[in-house]
Amino acid sequence: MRKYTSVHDVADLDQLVKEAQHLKANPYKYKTLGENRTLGLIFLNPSLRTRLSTQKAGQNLGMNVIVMNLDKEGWALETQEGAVMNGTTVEHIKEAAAVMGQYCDIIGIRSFPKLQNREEDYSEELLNQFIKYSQKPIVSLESATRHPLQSLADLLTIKENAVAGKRPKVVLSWAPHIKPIPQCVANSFAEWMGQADVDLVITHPEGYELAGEFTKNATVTTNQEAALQGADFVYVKNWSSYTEYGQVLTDGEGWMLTNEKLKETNNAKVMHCLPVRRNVELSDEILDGPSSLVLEQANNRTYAAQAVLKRMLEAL
Ligand code: AN0
Ligand code: CP
Repeated sequence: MRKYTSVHDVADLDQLVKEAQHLKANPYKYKTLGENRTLGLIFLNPSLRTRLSTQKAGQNLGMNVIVMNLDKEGWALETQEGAVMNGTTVEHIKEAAAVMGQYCDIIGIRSFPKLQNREEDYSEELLNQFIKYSQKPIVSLESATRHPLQSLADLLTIKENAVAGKRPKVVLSWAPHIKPIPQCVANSFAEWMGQADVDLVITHPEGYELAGEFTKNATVTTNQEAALQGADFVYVKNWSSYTEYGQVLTDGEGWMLTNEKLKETNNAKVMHCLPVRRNVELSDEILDGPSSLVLEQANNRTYAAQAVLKRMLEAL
């Protein structure tokens, strides 16, 4: 594998999930695979889970891991082709990515959307420039439109918790938030579930429709109560509007999941990628109760990353 930016980079989804399961049971089995190989993790935004789990995944495979907060510790990056750099940017991505490519065998990069210009964000310019100029295998640690390591961990978590022999009903349920949040996690989750052996229903208030390319295999409704009927998994997530790009259109009153609402479901397990704003996006009673899978999801991030890094190391 040379590139891990979306589900489309995965030729055999089932196999990759199985690989992650195998690594969870045998985390140190391949600890010489990454010997003398360097993993560079580049962050342009904050992170707790992605940073630590991917670092740990690399270390479990015997890699040297270097981490940089490029937004705070690097030179201000220029991405525009042909720019006359007489302003605030100090270094062009052409040199920055090429130099990092010389130091690393595999590079992970996190870069959120700016949520100002939809076309610009959805063109994935920064990620694509990194792929082009670093000339090294690239793992997305959440880009402008997707979060594929999260989605792989989510699929693994669903697989581990699903009742054998039953195709699970999975509901992606929009939740309130106080700030504009990227669509990445929701896009990516919908895209992955669309390829998995599940029935996916997406529910959100009017105006929060995701881009059609991600929701091809989903049923979409603005009726949360109807969506929750018989659900086996409820994936809770806020996102800002795609149609009125980057806007918060409602305070989302009544959309927060509670135990009362869970009564409609098939004793559903509740998921969230974290970080979560308690009692805004998701209630204490759910997060602290028996239906929550949020910590297991976070735990599975290590093995999702390890499965992807293993494949990349094998292809070097
Ligand atoms: C980010 C998002 O939803 O894209 C990162 C989640 C992993 N969340 C926030 O900005 C709160
Ligand atoms: N879920 C997730 O990606 O968390 P971080 O932003 O803390 O990495």
